[in-house]
Amino acid sequence: MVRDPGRRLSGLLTWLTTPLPPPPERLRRGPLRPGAFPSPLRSARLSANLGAALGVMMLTCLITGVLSHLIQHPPAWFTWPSRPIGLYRFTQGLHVATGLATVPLLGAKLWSVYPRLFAWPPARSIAHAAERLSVALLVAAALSQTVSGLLNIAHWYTPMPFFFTTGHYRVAWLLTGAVLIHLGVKLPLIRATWRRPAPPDGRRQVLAAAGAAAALITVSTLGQTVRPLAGISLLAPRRPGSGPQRLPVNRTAAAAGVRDLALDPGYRLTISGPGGGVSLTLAELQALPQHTAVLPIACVEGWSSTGTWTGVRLRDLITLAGDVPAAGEAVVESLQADGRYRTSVLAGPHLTDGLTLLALRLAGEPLALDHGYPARLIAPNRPGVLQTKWVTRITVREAR
Ligand SMILES: Nc1nc2c(c(=O)[nH]1)N[C@H]1C(S)=C(S)[C@@H](COP(=O)(O)O)O[C@H]1N2
Ligand SMILES: [Mo]
Repeated sequence: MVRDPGRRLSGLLTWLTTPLPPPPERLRRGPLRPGAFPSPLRSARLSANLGAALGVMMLTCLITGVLSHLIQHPPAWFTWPSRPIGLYRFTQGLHVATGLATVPLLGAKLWSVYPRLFAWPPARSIAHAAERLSVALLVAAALSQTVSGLLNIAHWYTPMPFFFTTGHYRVAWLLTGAVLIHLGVKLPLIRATWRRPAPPDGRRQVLAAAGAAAALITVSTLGQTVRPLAGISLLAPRRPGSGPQRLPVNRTAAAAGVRDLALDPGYRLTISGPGGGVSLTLAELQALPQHTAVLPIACVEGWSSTGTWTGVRLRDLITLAGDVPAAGEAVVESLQADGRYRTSVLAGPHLTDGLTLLALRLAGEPLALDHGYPARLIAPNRPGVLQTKWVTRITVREAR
């Protein structure tokens, strides 16, 4: 016989919400005593308002972050256009800017609610205990995202126990789930709070201070991608105009271990495809029709910088190795022996776009060694990690 599921559910709910035995009163000391947190600046309204501001930042950060993930690991259903050329520069700039703006907002939010850590009794029921655990998860996930994002921008991977992008991506979904649970639980309280008229004395100091801190952080880091703000870019780890040929360097030739190979006069670019293959010297590449494109490097870390690139169109190059399959893609490989960014795949609109170049020159000079000499990929509207430097092999194949 099947038991009535409705009765089962109500039994479960009763069990979850049955009051737990109260803890002994003598434990009510220090922060657990009544009136331990007297600040009049804290209120349900402040917590709800900070939550709303955080929610907007986090949602923007999530959408732009998932987009960046899809572009770097495209599933079959996903295509990213090659125009407008600066779209990724914008979405990823927004990802990092909103992520940075959460730092003061999250700090203020934690300050506004941390007395609840010492709520008495610690758990009123099993359901209440579970809700508190979900808040613990929420706080841990939010801090983990902020800290790992900051460490990544600072290129400081040592303290991270996981590979950054994988960890950052997975915890983003954990955080999303925890935020949704939290919103579901708090919705009645939030609505009741916002329905009440705001207090006339307008205790807005904390909200205003957190907002001002967020604005200050934004203004002093946005110069890493908005050139006119570069002069006041006090907190940004990268500036657009710095580095050889006025472009920042992410990984140097020495760090990638390619110095000798890149400078070797025996350098060849090998192009192969279903129809055959060719091998070209640098002089032969230079003798092919040259094109110039003004395109940004837009790093996932949020910095970006425009360069004037000159080289051979990729679509011209690959036809040297025979006809390109209709649904073709090209695997671009560098001289680098290992490392995550030694290869990238060019597919769809980026493969055929006339602005996609195998660049030989930057800012009117041969590429600096650190920018990918003798040849590097540069394509419109693409994350920096996919703009492979020190290219030595291009393989055309049927798209997977
Ligand atoms: N072979 C190779 N290419 C690479 C990388 C790398 O580590 N190895 N780093 C990428 C990253 S993360 C970025 S942001 C750009 C930066 O290009 P730049 O150093 O010329 O500014 O190069 C990309 N190309
Ligand atoms: Mo990058």
